[in-house]
Amino acid sequence: MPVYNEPSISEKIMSQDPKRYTITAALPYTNGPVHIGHLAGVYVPADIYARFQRLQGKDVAFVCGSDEHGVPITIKAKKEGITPQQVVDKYHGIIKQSFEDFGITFDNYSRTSAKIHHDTASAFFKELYENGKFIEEVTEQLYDADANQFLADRFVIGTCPKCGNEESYGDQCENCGTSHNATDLINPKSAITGAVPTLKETKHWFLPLDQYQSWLKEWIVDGHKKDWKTNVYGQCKSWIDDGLRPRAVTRDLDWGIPVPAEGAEGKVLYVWFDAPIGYISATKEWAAKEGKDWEPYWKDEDTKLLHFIGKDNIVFHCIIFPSMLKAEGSYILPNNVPANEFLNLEGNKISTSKNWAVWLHEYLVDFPGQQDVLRYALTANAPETKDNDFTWADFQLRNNSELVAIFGNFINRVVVLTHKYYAGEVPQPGILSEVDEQTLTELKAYPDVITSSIERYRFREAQQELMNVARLGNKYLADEEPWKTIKTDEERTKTVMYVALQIASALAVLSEPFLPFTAKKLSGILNVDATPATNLNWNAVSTKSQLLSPGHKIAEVQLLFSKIEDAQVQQQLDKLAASKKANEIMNATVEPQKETIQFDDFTKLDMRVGTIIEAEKMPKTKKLLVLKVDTGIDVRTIVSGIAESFTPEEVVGKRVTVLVNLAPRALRGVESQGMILMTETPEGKLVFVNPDASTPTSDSVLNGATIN
Ligand code: B3M
Ligand code: ZN
Repeated sequence: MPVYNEPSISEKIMSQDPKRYTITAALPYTNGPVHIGHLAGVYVPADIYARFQRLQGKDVAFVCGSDEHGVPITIKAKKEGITPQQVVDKYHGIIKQSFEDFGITFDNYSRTSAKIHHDTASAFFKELYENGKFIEEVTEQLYDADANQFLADRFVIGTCPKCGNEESYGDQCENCGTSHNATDLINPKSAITGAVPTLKETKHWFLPLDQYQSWLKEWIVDGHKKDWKTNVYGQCKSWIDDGLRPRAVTRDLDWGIPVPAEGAEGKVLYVWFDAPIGYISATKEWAAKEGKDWEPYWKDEDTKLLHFIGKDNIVFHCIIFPSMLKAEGSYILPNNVPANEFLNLEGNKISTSKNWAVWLHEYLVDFPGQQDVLRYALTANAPETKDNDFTWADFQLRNNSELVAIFGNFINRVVVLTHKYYAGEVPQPGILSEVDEQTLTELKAYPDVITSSIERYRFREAQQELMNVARLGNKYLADEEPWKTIKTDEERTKTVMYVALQIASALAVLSEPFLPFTAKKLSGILNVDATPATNLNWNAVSTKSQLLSPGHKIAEVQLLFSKIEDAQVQQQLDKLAASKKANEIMNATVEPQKETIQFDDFTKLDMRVGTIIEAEKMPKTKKLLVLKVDTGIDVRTIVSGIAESFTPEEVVGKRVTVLVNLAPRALRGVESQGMILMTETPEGKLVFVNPDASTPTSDSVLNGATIN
């Protein structure tokens, strides 16, 4: 048998690798439980990465915690009639449990209401304050006189100056991702009372981001073009190109960390100032428990700092937090910020308020013990380069035709046959055939292939390669057919089973970052200890000539995966349908009545019955049809915005109601001389106000053609 002693690519990559890894995952807001979007976007990729580095024997600090300040928490407390502290206490527990249940291996899951965090964030601010890194300025801020309170961040809703979204928050627009100041919003409204805010003077501390502009350009635009994901790089570049402005880091709120500055009574740190410092406090808390020094994890250049986040957090992690770290001066900067796009659910945006989500704690009730199936489906479909859709049909397919049919099936055959033929003992192989050699050579290549994908944050690709290992095993068994050779060639069968067992044990190692529960079960079945410290580790798969020695006894068979039935999928779809229904009932709002008009106003309208005699689409538009209408008085041109509901052919010959004395208006260079009256059916379908309809009202009002 060949002996592989050369260092593998993984070993070579590792030799140039940093001394340690500080891996952070976005601190979830503690105003609700976590759902599949969180898991797919942030926590599963971060966990795969952290597990992978640990498997390489690396020194890893993987930290996270609950983000317990900020306006969303206060809003939730107001809604539920409890205190903000009660809100965060409730959800901190639920969130922490969900992460544990799904095998997210944080070294520390802290919370920003912890004393260590208050102290750390406060000291950080103070350091910058005392070194003159802030601008102190009295400015006019939005104020809700009814609520007697300044309106920061999510307390204000208005139109985004960049994209026109009418529901943008004061600090960030969820539609286009732009981060702005509350005073930038057009038509701002208080989220507390709905009142139009006034402006009132107040003093705040600003981080002068403009002063970091050229440094940021050099660091990101020039320095990280190649290694940062295009979605992340693109967002950063556009902010930097747009020009950065000073950003307030304090707020007039009563929930948060008090500002440690003179004349700052009643003010707290902006949540996005304190939250990222939460990564540092979580590291400190962990180090203290472990008897380690936290500082190298944040200050030694030989540490690789990585932030796993969702795309809406890019500006905070790539521009603002690094500027804070730079201002402080003694910290390292992130090496990479592998942000993901968003995961949708069954074609719609995941929404906590609309209950359009798959909640992790509910999933576990419906699919007990099947954490790896969700981890697998989410990684297979991860929104790495664009928004992606989670569907229950895909989830079922991934389980039944990949996990069960490929991975599970291979392991099951190997284990069952080993018991049947050799009473559970790894057989002594004979001389390896060419196919055997080639299969083992292929197997040895996988650790490097998977490593290379993970190191480039391509977790979908990495997981696919893992499944290719199981495919390799399945194909090998199908081609070599030990169940047939057992009758004719016992020696050959032993060799085949020996090779298949090597593949099975490689799977126990390589699957750990992705399918940790399965990897553990598989290690149990094979009776091995697949950890960095043993002979069965990541590098061993590439370098060792054998992973399982002849004579080794494996344990009893267990099923790794089980089929997901149609009824289970239907149950989930029914749940979502119920949410949709509940939303429709809640949102069935009717437009408020417009201002009262006088009869005289009404009689000014000259409405006639007309016939559409020609129709064509207005070039280069989606919505407009250019119509020729015979009104009885004349034939005139009317431009109508109905092209999305009607084709030109459909409307020619239709009798319609026309407002003929509407002032002419040019639309795309065509003068429109009147208006065709339209209305909507209860189902929301656009229809003509039909002069020939037989209901008495429309007859009596409209058949007379004029209402003068
Ligand atoms: N809590 C936003 C979010 O959950 C925020 C992340 C903080 S990371 C320092 O999307
Ligand atoms: Zn916007």
